[in-house]
Amino acid sequence: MKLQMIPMRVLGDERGSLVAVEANQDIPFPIARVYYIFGTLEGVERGFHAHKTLQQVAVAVRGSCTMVFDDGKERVELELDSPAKGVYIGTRIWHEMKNFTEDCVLLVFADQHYDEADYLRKYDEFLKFLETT
Ligand code: T46
Repeated sequence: MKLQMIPMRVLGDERGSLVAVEANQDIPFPIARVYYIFGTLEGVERGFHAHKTLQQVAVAVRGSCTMVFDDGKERVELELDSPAKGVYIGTRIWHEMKNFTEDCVLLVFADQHYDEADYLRKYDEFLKFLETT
């Protein structure tokens, strides 16, 4: 499985750094929702679901975590450890997050509003969805 990395353009000067994220340009979709995950307790693992139609891009703007991607055939792990490094989370990809550092802030851009009906939260349901749609 090939992961699509989304490089964030770091605009820096003597004062420090700034990243601007433009929908349909830096991120390959219109942005409908932004959320961020922080204060994750040691040892906690999150995710464990796939989305039917939602597209997302995730960036660890502070600290780091590991993302696991699973397309039903192969599992790939990626370390998100830089505010300049984003990853595209496509539809129909099971994903998990682990190894959160105490200071990790995981920022996520999504192309749709929150809809629980878009989630496949059971792995066997995910595999069935891949087979039948
Ligand atoms: C994803 C990964 C990367 C809302 O009410 N609105 C929202 O926009 C979101 C994202 C969540 N919620 C509620 C649903 C749950 O009651 O917040 C609670 C925690 O969500 P969840 O258990 O789905 O969190 P994660 O970290 O497992 O997954 C999240 C996103 O939900 C998911 O879409 O792809 O981050």
